[in-house]
Amino acid sequence: MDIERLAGHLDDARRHGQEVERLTLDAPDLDLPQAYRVMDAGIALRVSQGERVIGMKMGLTSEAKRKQMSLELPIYGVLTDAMVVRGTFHLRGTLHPKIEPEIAFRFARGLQGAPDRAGVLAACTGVGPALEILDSRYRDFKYFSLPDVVADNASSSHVVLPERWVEVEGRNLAAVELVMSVEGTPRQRATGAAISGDPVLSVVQLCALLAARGQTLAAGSVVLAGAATVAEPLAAGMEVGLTAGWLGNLSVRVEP
Ligand code: OOG
Ligand code: MG
Repeated sequence: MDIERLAGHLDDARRHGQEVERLTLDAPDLDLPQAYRVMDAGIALRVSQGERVIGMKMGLTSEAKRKQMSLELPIYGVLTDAMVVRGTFHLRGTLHPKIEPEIAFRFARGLQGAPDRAGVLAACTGVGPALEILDSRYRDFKYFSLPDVVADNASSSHVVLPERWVEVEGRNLAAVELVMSVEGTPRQRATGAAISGDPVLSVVQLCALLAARGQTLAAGSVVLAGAATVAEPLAAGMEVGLTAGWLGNLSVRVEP
């Protein structure tokens, strides 16, 4: 399997805003471990272009998302500084962006091995609401396989991170109510429990996935726990808001 060539193909598609056929059409043998290597090679390309890795995201950690994408297993992806959006998101250069409600974690120290729930909570230095903007490099954004989506960095495109990080100690993230609105009208609603039963468990699972690949979560990382609900398509002129109880609020304006 030519890992570098596949990574370069997807990176070209991303940089030129041009959709491509899913990799498994041409490389039907691409398996999940190889797909993660394509992801790593794609991130190495972005780093060589001047980007910096700032953290990780879990994906497909809610039943709603697994159903929406017809895929069965949680996966992870890598976040870079170039993905961070503040206030306004410009659609130019995107293909078929969608937005979804998330909970973000921050870790001042790194996490090694496979910590349990208590280990993750002890290392966590803040939580907050986040909006993830997905954009697949694949035609029509649907009907792809797990290796396809993993190779494409789990459809990562952009992310609106918390404006304020809140102390998580003694609080229950599973009970937080997340409401994602467009122009103030609620469109998607779920509690934190929709995310892996408890968003903290998404981070536990991320660490296990990383450990299985001989990797660790770097000091200073942010982590998205995975969307609580299905994603909504983005269009110019939209104002998307997220309310998340004691975690706080967030919004982003979408422009052409
Ligand atoms: C894969 C990425 C899933 C999430 O939060 O579940 C994801 C996709 O939906 O294309 O980011
Ligand atoms: Mg997501």
